[in-house]
Amino acid sequence: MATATAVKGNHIGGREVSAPSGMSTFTSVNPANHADVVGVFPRSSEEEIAEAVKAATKAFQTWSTTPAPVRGDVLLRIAERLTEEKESLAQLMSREMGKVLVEARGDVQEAIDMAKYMAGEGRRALGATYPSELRNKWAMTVRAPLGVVGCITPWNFPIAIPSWKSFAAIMAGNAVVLKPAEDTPMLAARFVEILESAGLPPGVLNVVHGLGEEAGEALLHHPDVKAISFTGSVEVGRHVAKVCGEQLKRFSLELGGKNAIVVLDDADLDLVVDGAIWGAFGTSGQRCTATSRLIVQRKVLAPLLERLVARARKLRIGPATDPATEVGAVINDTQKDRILSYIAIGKEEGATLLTGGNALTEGAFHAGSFIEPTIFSDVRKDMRIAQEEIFGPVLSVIPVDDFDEAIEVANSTPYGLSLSIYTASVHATFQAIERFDAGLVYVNAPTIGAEIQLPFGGTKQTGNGFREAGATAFDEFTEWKSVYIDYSGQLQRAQIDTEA
Ligand code: UN1
Repeated sequence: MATATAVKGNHIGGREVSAPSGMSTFTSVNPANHADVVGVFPRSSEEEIAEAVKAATKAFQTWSTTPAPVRGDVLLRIAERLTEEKESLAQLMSREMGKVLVEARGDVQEAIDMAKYMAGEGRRALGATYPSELRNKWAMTVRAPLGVVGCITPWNFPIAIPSWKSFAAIMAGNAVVLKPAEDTPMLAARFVEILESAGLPPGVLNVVHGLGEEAGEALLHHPDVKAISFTGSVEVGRHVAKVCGEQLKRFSLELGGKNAIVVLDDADLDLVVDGAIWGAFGTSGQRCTATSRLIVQRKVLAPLLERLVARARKLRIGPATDPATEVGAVINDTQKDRILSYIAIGKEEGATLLTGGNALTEGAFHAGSFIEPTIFSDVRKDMRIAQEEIFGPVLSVIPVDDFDEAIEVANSTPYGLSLSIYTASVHATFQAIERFDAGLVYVNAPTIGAEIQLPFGGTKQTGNGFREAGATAFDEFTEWKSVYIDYSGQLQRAQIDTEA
């Protein structure tokens, strides 16, 4: 893996546009070693966004009228190209984002899966036919693309999430302006290059780098951007909602989570330990689906905690580029400090710190942002560490007396992304599926690991009702057209000329 610093421009209308001299820039660095600068990128604002929207508007004319199966063929070639680049992207991801290699490969695989799925959508019916109440009249629906859509994506799934959004959008015939997270711009730069090398026409996907408050803001406000698809924090989500609401612009939000595993006293504890460790500390806890609460029936609490703590202490922390590493760095020092402040809050609130709780700063760790896998017990459901999204390797264990209390605690946060139950009981399983207030429900598996063919998203403050992935993703990026065809040769009035 080359460690040279690359200077990159935006990618607009099929080519990389170098930033004019004097333009402000920002850098992307390796979270495990801040001295390793991955790239220098333009700090874009209104002007660059306007240029990208213009290129997208032009590309939309041709792309939207290209037959859907032909658009699907492009997505299939994208799947092939991403497969060829899987290892190089995974290596770059572990360097730029800090995700361990095994997981980085999974992140790219999620994009490959999505490209294959969307390729197939090109040949599936996108609408339905309906009976008309009148003779010699036919009714059907078709989906129409919106035009230029804006996608604002986070750093934690730097290839997968841009693919969820952009593949659905372009399959539906839209053109896209993507503003990727400022922590992972190089991956977005590679992403668009690979897509175009697979035959995606110029201007169908444009990438504009910059900060949320500058480039992101300009994208939100641009009058020719018909919809915004945003994944990020609740705070920014509210802002997106305000700006888009004011303009009556469509917006879809994927925001936080405060996901939980419920452990009943008949659960297989070996399975629970494996699931909780993977769910809480995979991706260093930086998934919106991460398991951040473990709600445990008291009878199994002591043996479970003993095993969990032993396993957490054994996890190997280090740079993601080292294949032996199990828990990589967190994305940057701002996040590190935020996670540490939550650990301090947990202590103040009276939770018991069982393991972890510190940043790692000795030796090589000094160069990056590392935090130990941390487990709190004796957590009460109303504590801040049980309510607020931490986005780091911190697990809060909440003891409960029975099933009903477990469900009530699971549902007691402002979020509703992912909830899980470990039990051997069929009755409890189906009760939980029914009563969990969440968009994703898992049984005997942790809260992470959604597959792309199913809808992805959550209830309450996790979003605004849209779902990404699967065929439901088209709801974000299309308008329905209801079409009536009267071949009776006379005026037939609906609701009036119907037969008794
Ligand atoms: C996210 O954290 O924003 O279900 C997405 C999962 C992954 C996607 C997570 N497939 O954990």
